[in-house]
Amino acid sequence: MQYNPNKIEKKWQKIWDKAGIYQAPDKIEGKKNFYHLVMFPYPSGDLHIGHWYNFAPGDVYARFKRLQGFNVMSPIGFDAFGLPAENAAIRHKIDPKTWTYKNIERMRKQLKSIGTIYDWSREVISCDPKYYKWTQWMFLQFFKKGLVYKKKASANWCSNCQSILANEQAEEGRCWRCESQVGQREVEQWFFKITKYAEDLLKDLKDLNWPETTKMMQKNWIGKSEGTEIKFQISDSQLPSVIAKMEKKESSSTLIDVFTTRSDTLFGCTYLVLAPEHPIINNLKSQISNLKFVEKYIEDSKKKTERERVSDVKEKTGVELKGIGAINPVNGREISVWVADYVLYHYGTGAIMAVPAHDQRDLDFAEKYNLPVIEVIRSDSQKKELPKRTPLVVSDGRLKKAYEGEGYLLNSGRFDGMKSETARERIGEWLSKKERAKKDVYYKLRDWLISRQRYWGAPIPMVFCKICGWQPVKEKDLPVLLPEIRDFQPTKEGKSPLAKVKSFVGIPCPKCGDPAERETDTMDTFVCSSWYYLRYSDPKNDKAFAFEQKLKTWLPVTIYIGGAEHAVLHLLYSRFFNKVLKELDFVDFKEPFSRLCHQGIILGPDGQKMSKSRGNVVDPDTQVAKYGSDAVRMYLCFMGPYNQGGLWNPKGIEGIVRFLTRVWNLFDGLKDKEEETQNKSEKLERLVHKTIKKVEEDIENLKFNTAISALMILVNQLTLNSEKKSQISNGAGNKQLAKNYLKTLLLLLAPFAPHLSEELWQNFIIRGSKFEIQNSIHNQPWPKYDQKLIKEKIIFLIVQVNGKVRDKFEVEADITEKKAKELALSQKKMWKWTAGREIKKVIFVPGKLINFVV
Ligand code: ANZ
Ligand code: ZN
Repeated sequence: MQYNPNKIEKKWQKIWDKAGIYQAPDKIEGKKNFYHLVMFPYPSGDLHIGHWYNFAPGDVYARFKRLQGFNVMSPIGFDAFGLPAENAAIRHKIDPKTWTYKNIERMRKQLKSIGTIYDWSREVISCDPKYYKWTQWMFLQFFKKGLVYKKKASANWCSNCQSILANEQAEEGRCWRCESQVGQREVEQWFFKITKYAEDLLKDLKDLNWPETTKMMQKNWIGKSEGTEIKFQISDSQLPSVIAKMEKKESSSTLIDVFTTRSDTLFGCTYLVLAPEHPIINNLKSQISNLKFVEKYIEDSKKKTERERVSDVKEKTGVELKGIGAINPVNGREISVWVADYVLYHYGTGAIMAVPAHDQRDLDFAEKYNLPVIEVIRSDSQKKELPKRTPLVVSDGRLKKAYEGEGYLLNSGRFDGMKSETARERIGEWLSKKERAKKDVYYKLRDWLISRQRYWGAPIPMVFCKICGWQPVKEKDLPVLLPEIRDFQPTKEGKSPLAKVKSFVGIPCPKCGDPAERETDTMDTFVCSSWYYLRYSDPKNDKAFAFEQKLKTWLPVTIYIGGAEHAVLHLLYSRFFNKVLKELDFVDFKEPFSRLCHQGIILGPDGQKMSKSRGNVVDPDTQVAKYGSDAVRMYLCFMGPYNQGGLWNPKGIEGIVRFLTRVWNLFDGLKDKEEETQNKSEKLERLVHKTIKKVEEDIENLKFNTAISALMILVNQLTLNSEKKSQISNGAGNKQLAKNYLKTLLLLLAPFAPHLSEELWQNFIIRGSKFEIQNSIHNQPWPKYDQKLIKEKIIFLIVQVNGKVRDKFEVEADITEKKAKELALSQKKMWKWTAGREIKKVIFVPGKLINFVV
């Protein structure tokens, strides 16, 4: 019989499905629960190779855990709300729901072809009202807790289409529909106060078994910054600064607060910069002599996105507030005040003290506008030459690069010569006494903008009443159903298409009963995906998002596998949700995902990123049709380290097919009687046990590729042995192999090639006529290795030169000639005998000696 994956794979998928062997009960006596999770896919309609790369090796791990005796739950679902469905609706006039469910239908089939152990009875679809009812319910809990607010925020706006655009629709600053330039527009938006959890989100990172790079990305995204807030007095620059200094009347309208992490550089501050949005500009209007110019600059900066504003490559621009000055509190020196959009209003205090000598952005700016540069820090190495007091270094183009490191102070009055780290404290303390400074902490993290002016999402359950203001929908009235509509264009004012549906909008106020209006925005799809992993524990519950007991038995997720592109979005939002739900006592764990790992990226055969335009896309369905799903699974595991990925090599998958065929052929022609004659060899026995250990450890560490290499070595050896025996007994197909070895081989292979191993297991190990659940290979225990057998025998290898013993050392008994030679020649003792001489011959007696003839 030939290995024909297409025949056996479909067959087993059906049998397993019918028997429901992968459904995870909440409890199995004597087994520990193991929650294995892969990121649920967006139903785009086509499962691509990247999905496969997440799911197939992921499934290898899940199956391995199952064989190890865990009660594994490996659920799957669909992240089904989102823009593509709506775009398809606008373009092809299909309703988003129909489009989505058709895609789900197709993707279910594709997913099933992988041969995973997904428990389909737990499937979750985020656009199902039974699911989004609870998304809305979560919104209401957050609202009650004071974690939801509405405020104006800028959104992408295409003035040609008169429409708000999602970020994806405004890529590279152009509208996806009409290609015109996208601007920014202020719109009322809903926010979740994720910033309230900034410290917890940061602090709890350290206990997570996550890739360090991802933790680092979250850390940087949260961006905690400990520094000092320093108050600068505004002066009227018409007056000499001495007089301004003497003037004692200070009020908040004449003070500018700056946030700095480098108060040690304060003596080097030569101007202040305000963000264009800074409110003090308005207060100072009457004193600004070039107001028109300033206002024009502020207007222009509104058109830029934040990314453009802080971009390193773009030249920094700004305008001076003429007529305004500020006093440096450390030395009373008067400095100029500028407005520049490289300073962001939403970070720190929205104003900075510029120190061009020690901050590159400030230096670029200072050079462009010819502002003074004063050097106040020098690195340790130059400490000795540090002059006691140097004249001001005014920019004359000498300083090309800002020195941003630590060092010793100069040009800093009584702080001269002090270490910068110490000076940072001292200057802060000194100014604090004068109430001119205080320590402060800022986070880069912003509140999460969750409203979308879109149709295909969970409606935000809020109602606006002219009398009572914003009111939450009552919990008993959930879900707020998404009405079925035909016209998916946003309104001219940039509102969601739902705003055009009168029957949806009009509703009595939940508080006073007067006519009121529903919110027509829907929620960001990241809200839906922030809690789906909780729902899998109790997917059909209509009384709660999940019962406490169910949550307790399954969560937190034991291992979560998915793409690194979610490092700061989904993975941060989910942690935030978890923290809020913990505070509300709905869950009893701090973090949702105990262990996390990311699969790498698969490149096309040409080593380039796969894309339709390049024509290098590998379609998994075609590969499965050609080679079978076991081969595709296994090749994906073999192509490279899992967290790095690799390129799809068409020759590579053929190699895997050959390997699987060899496994198949080991069993082919295996005869009943002979196969029972146990035929053990010590060497083979040791190899089997070594392989168990290796495969077990490698899968546990998600090193699938090296686990497969070990399996290949084992299969080679088994094949050799079976050939030898069949020669001796001189009959074709007369094979003798210890049944135990073959059993072990199949079990080790089962996570990778579940179909082939089940087929062989049933045919040659069970030999039953009917499939019984308890006899499935996937319900067997993982093989155990014998520690004693694995230990290598150690021998003394004798090293001779021209037949004379020259050296002797300990090596493993089965050392190869190549290794022995290398090792012997690298010994210092040996150089005397071999250096400069030609080795004519090497005689190697395995396990005994090596002799060099020179
Ligand atoms: C003076 C200074 C001197 C600074 C120096 C740096 C180096 P992190 O660590 O990222 O928090 N800054 C403060 N608020 C800002 C804003 N709204 N927009 C743009 N930049 C802002 O960085 C804090 C530093 O970033 C602050 O310290 C400030 O520049 C700048 F040699 O103040 B520094
Ligand atoms: Zn009302």
